[in-house]
Amino acid sequence: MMYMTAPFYARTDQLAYIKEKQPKVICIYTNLMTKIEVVKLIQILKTIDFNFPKIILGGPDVTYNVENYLNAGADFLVIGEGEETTFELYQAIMHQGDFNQINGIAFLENKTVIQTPARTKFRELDELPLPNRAAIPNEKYLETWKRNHGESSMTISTQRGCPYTCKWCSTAVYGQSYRRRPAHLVAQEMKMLKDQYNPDAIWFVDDVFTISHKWLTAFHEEVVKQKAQIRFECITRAERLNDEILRLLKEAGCFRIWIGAESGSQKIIDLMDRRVDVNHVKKMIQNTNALGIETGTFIMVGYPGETEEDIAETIQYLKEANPTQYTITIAYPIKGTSLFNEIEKDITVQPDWKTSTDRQIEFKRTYSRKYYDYAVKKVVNEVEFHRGLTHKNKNNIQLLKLKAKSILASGLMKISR
Ligand code: B12
Ligand code: SF4
Repeated sequence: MMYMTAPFYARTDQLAYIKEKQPKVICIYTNLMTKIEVVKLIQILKTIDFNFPKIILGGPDVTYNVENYLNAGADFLVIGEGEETTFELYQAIMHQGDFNQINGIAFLENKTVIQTPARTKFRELDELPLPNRAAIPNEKYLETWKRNHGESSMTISTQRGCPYTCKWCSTAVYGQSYRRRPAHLVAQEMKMLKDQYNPDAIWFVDDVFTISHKWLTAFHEEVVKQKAQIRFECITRAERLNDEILRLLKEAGCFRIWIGAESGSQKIIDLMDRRVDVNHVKKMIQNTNALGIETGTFIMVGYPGETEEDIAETIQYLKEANPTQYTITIAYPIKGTSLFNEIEKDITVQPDWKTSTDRQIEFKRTYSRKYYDYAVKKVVNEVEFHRGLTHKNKNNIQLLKLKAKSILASGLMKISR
């Protein structure tokens, strides 16, 4: 018997539920952000109160942190795609099978790490059944979205792997492949979600939604044919967009596109091995806006090699591109990425793994860490000031405050270099 509990429950309720059910096996997803809580949870669960269940961890963070997670108390790690591996592992735990025969796992034997050969990735994604959504309390999920973001949302995955090589990006689960579900099955899933759960929106969790224009054309055709249109957002790369693709996306229901910009400086884009022209990214954000589709973009500051001039280019870039929303992250090295390998020798602060995230790893950069905290403030205040001026959606006092904060941030950047 398998039970499902989910992160949108309060911890006390979640633990009470597990205590009541006393499962023999508990499976937990982990990424670099959730790790700290996952490690704490393992300590709580591995006690008499819960009858010492076997803990299986999976997700993108386990691949390159095998020893750490096992030493933190996990019994097994599922490395890479999890469907077949988890099923086989569960059977082996329940029926005293031989763990060495299961590909794609890691565990400790006499305090030594045993890692079995990697599992072959699914070739055809239509071999996979649809996720068993009935096993989770969807109303809670939808409610949590609505409460926190004003509208409810559900996710669909249509693609696995990404053939690009951006240096800071982790390919720990799906590798550098490109596999896609047939378009008609994706449209069917959209239609089913629309009819059964009626979420306000769908989030396609694919790495590069418009990577194949052939697939996207078929997707558009199927969505229209099956009357599966539902508002959705997706992530993609600018050079896989053009005006025709934007039109198809809009007709299929797309209301927001996340277009990775990362930096306004071509020098930094090239250092990241992003393989895209900054001007094209800007143009695609502008064209998407013009078509009435919202835009989101991701920005990084503090990438190795970045200077104050590059940050100034990013500010100018954001002003001109004018995405509906943007997120800014201070660049950090995820284990297993080329960026991590490049800067490993320059790490200056490696905080305790269990209680910190990769975002706290410090390494030698052009300027001090503090400088980048102020640089983020500078970017936000300067860009918001510019928006306020051009869109005339802020009064003079608000504008003045933004400008003052921007000037202050510049000053603090200078003294914390
Ligand atoms: C969409 C997405 C987001 C969206 C989520 C939107 C939404 N509505 O859900 C947003 C933008 C919010 C987001 C945010 C972040 N993300 Co993100 N995100 C993704 C992305 C593209 C898809 C995630 C997904 O749903 N995949 C589909 C599922 C099915 O894949 P999966 O989770 O890997 O699951 C498979 C296996 O891992 C395994 N498995 C998974 N869980 C479990 C559990 C058990 C017990 C077992 C046995 C197996 C198992 O089986 C699954 C099927 O084979 C991934 C990259 C990717 N392609 O997966 C990055 C990714 C997960 N994100 C990443 C990061 C770094 C972040 C942020 C920290 C970014 C930031 N700068 O702040 C935040 C963290 C947010 C948080 N608190 O968790 C990294 C994680 C790296 C790492 N080592 O942990 C990834 C891998 C991107 C990358 N390539 O570097 N993200
Ligand atoms: S950042 Fe996006 S395009 Fe680049 S490798 Fe990662 S998933 Fe692919």
